[in-house]
Amino acid sequence: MTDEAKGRGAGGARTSRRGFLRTAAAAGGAIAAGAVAARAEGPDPLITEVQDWASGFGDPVDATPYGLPIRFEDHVVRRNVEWLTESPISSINFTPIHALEGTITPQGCAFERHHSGAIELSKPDYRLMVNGLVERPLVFTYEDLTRFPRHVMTAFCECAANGGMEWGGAQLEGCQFTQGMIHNMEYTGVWLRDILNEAGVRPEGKWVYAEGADASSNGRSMPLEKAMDDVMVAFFANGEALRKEHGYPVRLVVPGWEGNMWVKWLRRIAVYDQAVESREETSKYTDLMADGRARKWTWVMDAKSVITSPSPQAPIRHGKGPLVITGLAWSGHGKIARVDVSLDGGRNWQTARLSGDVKPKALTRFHLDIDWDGSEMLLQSRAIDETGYVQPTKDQLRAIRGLNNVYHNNGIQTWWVRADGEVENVEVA
Ligand SMILES: Nc1nc2c(c(=O)[nH]1)N[C@H]1C(S)=C(S)[C@@H](COP(=O)(O)O)O[C@H]1N2
Ligand SMILES: [Mo]
Repeated sequence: MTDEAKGRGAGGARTSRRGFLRTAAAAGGAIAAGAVAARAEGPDPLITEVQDWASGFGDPVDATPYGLPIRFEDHVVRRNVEWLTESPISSINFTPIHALEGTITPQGCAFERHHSGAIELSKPDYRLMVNGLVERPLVFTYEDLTRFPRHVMTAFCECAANGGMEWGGAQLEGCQFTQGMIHNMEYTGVWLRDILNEAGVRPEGKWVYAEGADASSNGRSMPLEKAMDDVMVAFFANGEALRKEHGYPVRLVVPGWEGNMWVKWLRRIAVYDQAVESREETSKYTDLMADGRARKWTWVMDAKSVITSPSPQAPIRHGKGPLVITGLAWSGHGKIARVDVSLDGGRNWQTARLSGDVKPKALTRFHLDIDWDGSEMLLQSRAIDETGYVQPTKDQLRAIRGLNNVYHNNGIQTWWVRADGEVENVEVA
């Protein structure tokens, strides 16, 4: 039994509605092509009998001053893969993308990546120092920062290691684990360029180094052009204060660039004439090539997509007929232009619908509605961004990058959908 099925059973309904629909459909053969509703043969107690929830009162207002998802959804949580890292203090967990819809990731289940744990830093204790090659070294309190003009921007944050376990072949069962080092939030904050202009960047200043207040400091260098372009010093995510684990009270948002650069608990911005070459941009977050040399400064996250449902944690339970295929696509270079879906492992492709607003450097939701004949499928999706870049196959990536690499695996994911609706992570050669 899946977690989802367990959750539903705990609801206390007097009969299993799903089981009932299945029986009714089998008895009456009631599912016509294109129709999803089953016609009941007999009386449905969920309709004909007065249910508990209609015989008394529900919770009063204020029962939960800050609400959590209803208990039937308590399987929709971030998950860790314990063997991946030595300690959960310097580790990562995964967004349950198989169970989410739309594009915005709730903070409460957005993946976390900490190098030395998530720290508790209050607004009164918060300071941001700006120094290095600037006319006026400055220190800002939290309140000072809130007085710069404020902006709103949606952006995806993807760890460069997303999919890193899949370089050698299909590894983990579920898109939560293979592609879940990603979240997409609507941020409110101030432009880094406004802060830098307040301090005054000296002409020799070419690089901006950002570091966090946690023990790891997670320092990263970026060219001045990026810092002056679309980088945000953010306080709010999805309309509320950043959660502790995402950098409360202030984090850097670096649209389209690898998650490691999105410094949390931001404490210092320094301007230099060259890159710092810190640990996070030398021994980590560089890409070891087949010949033993490492690519560095691979900041941008290339276009990628994944089918979130059906997928190993979201098998098909309803049998053949109408099937909604859905997934996410994104590109660090701008907007998603098109997403193609293949049902046969990449031989034939059809174009999916892009649902909702398509925003640059943000997650885009796609849907494809098919009439599933109940036979096996090798599901794939392929993202194409506005620069014309086409998401590569894993083999195309390996041919160029070899197998030593961990980061920047944006290869096409394949899900093998079996006739019984179960789904497995596979690769097609
Ligand atoms: N200060 C600080 N910032 C940090 C990190 C960290 O450990 N400390 N981890 C980085 C990494 S590797 C990633 S992928 C993102 C993850 O952001 P999240 O925890 O909000 O998902 O934060 C980045 N910023
Ligand atoms: Mo990361």
